[in-house]
Amino acid sequence: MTRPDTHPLLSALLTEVEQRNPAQPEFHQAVHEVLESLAPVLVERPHYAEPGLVERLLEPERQIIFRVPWQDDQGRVQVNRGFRIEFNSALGPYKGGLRFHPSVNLGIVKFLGFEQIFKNALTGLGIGGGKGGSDFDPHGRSDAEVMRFCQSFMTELQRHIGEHTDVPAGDIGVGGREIGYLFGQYRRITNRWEAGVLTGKGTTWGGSAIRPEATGYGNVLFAAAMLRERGEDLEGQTAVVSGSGNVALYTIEKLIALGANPLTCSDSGGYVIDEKGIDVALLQQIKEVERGRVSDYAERRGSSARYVPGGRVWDVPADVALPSATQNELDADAAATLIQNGVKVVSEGANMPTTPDALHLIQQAGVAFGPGKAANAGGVAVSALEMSQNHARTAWTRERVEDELTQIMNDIHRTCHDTADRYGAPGDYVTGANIAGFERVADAMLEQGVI
Ligand code: NDP
Ligand code: 2IT
Repeated sequence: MTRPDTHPLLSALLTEVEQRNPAQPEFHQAVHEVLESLAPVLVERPHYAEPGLVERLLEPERQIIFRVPWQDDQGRVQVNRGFRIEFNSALGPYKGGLRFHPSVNLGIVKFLGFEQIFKNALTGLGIGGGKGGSDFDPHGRSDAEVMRFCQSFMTELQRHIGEHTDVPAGDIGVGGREIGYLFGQYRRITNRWEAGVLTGKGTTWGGSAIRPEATGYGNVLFAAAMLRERGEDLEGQTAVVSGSGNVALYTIEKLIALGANPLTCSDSGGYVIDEKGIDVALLQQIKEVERGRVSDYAERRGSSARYVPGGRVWDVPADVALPSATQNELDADAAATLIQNGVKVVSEGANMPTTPDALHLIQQAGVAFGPGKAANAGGVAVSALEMSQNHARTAWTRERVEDELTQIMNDIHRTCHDTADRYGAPGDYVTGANIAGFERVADAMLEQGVI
C-alpha cells in the first residue's frame, strides 16, 4: 500500500492546510487522518487527483461566526461566540450537530464539520456536512438561562439555516431541551412550521422515534458487526464506556440488551466502576432527570459501584471499549493498557476520541477498530430519517426506525469492510470509511463542476 505521506499531492495539501488554518490542531488532526487514507485511491483512480478537487474538499463552503449576547439570572450581560461551519453540500443540505461547551472554537467546529462530510456520505441518505456550536457552558445554568441563550443563538442562526439548506441537531451540551428552545425561537421569528429545520425534536412535535437512542445503539450495532467478522458476538462480553451523556447512556442500554456487561461510565470529574454492571435506569434518572454527576450514581448504587475521581475508564479490563465522551480522550498510554488487558474491539461513539498514536497501537495489535465517522453515524442517520418523516408529515413506529437503523449500520459496516479489502487493507475500517466516504463526495463534486 502506498504510504500516505509519500503521496506528493497529499503531503503538500496537508502542509497547506496547516499554514492556512493556524492554531487549529483538531482540524489538522482530522484532515491528516483522512488524507493518510487516500493515497491508494488517488493512485488507483487518478481522476480524483485532478487539480482542485481535494483542495475544494478541505475548504468549508461557508464559515459563520457570530456574537451571542444574553442575560443571566442576575441580570448580567454575558457574551458568547456562535459558530456554524457549512462545510460541504455536494450530497445534500448541510447536516450536523450543535455543540455547547466552553472548549468550542473555530478549529473544533471545523474538525467536527469535516468528519461529518464523510460520516454523512457513508449513511447514503443524501446529507451534506456541517457543524456548529458555541463556547457557552450549560453546566450549572438554570433552564431560564439556557432558554435565553438558545433564543439569542437562534436569532442569528435562523438567517443561515432551513430544511433545504442546513439542518442542525444536538451534540455535546445540546439535547432535547435545547432543541426545543431553538425550534421555538426559529418558529417565532420565521412564522413557519418548518419541522425539518432541526432534528432531535420532541416526538409530539415532529421528532423521530429512537433519535435520542440512535448514536449509542448504532455504535453497539457496529461493534457487534465487527465482532461477527471475527466469529464472536456481544453476549457475555465486558465493556468499558466513557462519558455519561446521550451517547454513553444509550450505548450502555443497548449493550445490556444484547447480553454484554457495561462496567463503567464517566464525566469530566472522574469515572464509576460498577462490578455488577451499570444500572442504566439509575444512571438515566441521575443524568437526564436530575442533571447530576456520575459521583451521585456511585453514592446511590450501593456497594457494587465505586467512584474514582480524576481516573480514566481505560484502566478497567474489558473485552470491548466504547469511547463516548469527547475528542482525544483515549491516548497512547490508555491504548497500551487496553491492549495489555486483552481488548478485542474499540468502537468510537464520540467524534475522534482516539489520538493518532493510540490508533496506531490499536491497529498494530490487531484489535478491531471502528472509526467514529462510521461507528457513530447512527445518530445522524436517524436525523435524516426524521427529516424524511417531516417532509412526508408522518411518524414511523419505534420498530420501523430501529429496523432501518440496524440495516443502515450493517450497510455502513459492510461498505467500510469491503472498501478496505478492495484497497488492500483488510480489516482496516479507518481506511475503508475514509475512502468510501471520500468516493461518494468526490464523485458528486466532480459531476457538479467547479463551485
Ligand atoms: P453529552 O453532552 O450528552 O455528554 C457528553 C459527556 O461527555 C458527558 O458525560 C461529559 O461530562 C463528557 N465530556 C464532555 N466533554 C468532556 C471533556 N472535555 N472531558 C471529559 N469528559 C467530557 O454529549 P453526547 O453524548 O451527545 O456526545 C458525546 C460524544 O459523541 C461527542 O464527541 C459527540 O460529538 C459525539 N456524537 C454525538 C452524537 C449525538 O447524536 N449526540 C452523534 C455522533 C457523535 P461533563 O458533563 O462532565 O462535561
Ligand atoms: O456528530 C454527529 O453526528 C452528531 N452530533 C449528530 C448530527 C445530526 O445531525 O444528527
